[in-house]
Amino acid sequence: MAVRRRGVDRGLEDVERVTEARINIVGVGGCGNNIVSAFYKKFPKNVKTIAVNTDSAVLRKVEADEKVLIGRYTHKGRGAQGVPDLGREAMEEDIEAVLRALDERVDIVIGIAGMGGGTGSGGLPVLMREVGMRQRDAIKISVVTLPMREEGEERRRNAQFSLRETMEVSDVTIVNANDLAMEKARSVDLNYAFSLVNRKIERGVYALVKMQSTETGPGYVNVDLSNFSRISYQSGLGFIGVGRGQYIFQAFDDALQDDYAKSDLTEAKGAIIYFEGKSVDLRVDQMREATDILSRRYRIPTVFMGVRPTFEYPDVRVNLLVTQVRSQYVDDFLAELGL
Ligand SMILES: Nc1nc2c(ncn2[C@@H]2O[C@H](COP(=O)(O)OP(=O)(O)OP(=O)(O)O)[C@@H](O)[C@H]2O)c(=O)[nH]1
Ligand SMILES: [Mg+2]
Repeated sequence: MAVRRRGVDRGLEDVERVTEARINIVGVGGCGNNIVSAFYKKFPKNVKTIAVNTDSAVLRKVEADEKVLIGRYTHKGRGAQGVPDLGREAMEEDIEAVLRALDERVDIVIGIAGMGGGTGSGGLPVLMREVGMRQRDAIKISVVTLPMREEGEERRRNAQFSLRETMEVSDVTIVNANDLAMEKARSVDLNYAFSLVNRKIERGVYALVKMQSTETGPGYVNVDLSNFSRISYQSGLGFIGVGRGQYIFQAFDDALQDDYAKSDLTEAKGAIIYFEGKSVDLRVDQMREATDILSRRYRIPTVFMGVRPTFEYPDVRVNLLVTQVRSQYVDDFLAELGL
């Protein structure tokens, strides 16, 4: 009997090891490094954060599980000076060191970068392409920002080229236009708009990680990695929104507004809606209705639902991931390339 029970336990351990998603979050360049720093030590052990930069001074100040300086020989730690070709060269030069910093078998790679400069714009597409070749089963999510018009034509054009390349080598690309943050906040303060976008990306990445969490408890409904992979694989533009409110509908509406790409979710490929809050607030009829809105009103064929009862928040949270969405804003941005 004792022997058999040990056998069963061993089996279970194996299953747990397999189902716990390994997630690596890689910030490339100044913007990516800023955002990754905010995550340091806030994630469970299945998540690893990695900061990659050509700029040794920036990298020194960043907080991450691992840091990788790229382009040491070509740029001597002085950055890519706003030139994507230099960023690309630097990433190619040190790609082995970056890939070594990733987990040996990773399920989800989330790459974060600001488009428009040198390191992030040149480096992110190279990284995602290499991850795709070395770790074929990994889902690749790129989360990027677009520069403000005020930053000038050159940055805008760099960003257009890089966004197009990034989308080609990623399963899902989530776009956040710094311009739209400025517009929404009716602010003229560049740094304030940047920080709004950073917070939005942080919330979104936390949501992605939570959706994959294998932590279980009474009433939990998890969304497993296979559900996630199914809606994410080669899915173009994505949307992540996190909303809060006193009731599920308020939180749901708030999540839909949490967008800096003017996304259109109609007829998207798939969605995950993940509810959090006190059990008394997580009413099944309301959760079902919100899920129905995604399938019926937005005509999204595959919708997965997750629930996590928690006393962590005073209100209800709705975390939403939608894949293969459309965005006229992004289409117009890329059309300026005239290709
Ligand atoms: N939202 C947001 N956008 C940022 C932030 N920092 C930079 N950006 C945007 O990202 C673009 C690229 O900037 P960086 O990430 O600093 O550039 P880099 O990739 O380090 O490139 P080089 O410094 O030229 O090698 C900028 O043009 C800004 O539009 C940030 O903290 N938040
Ligand atoms: Mg930089």
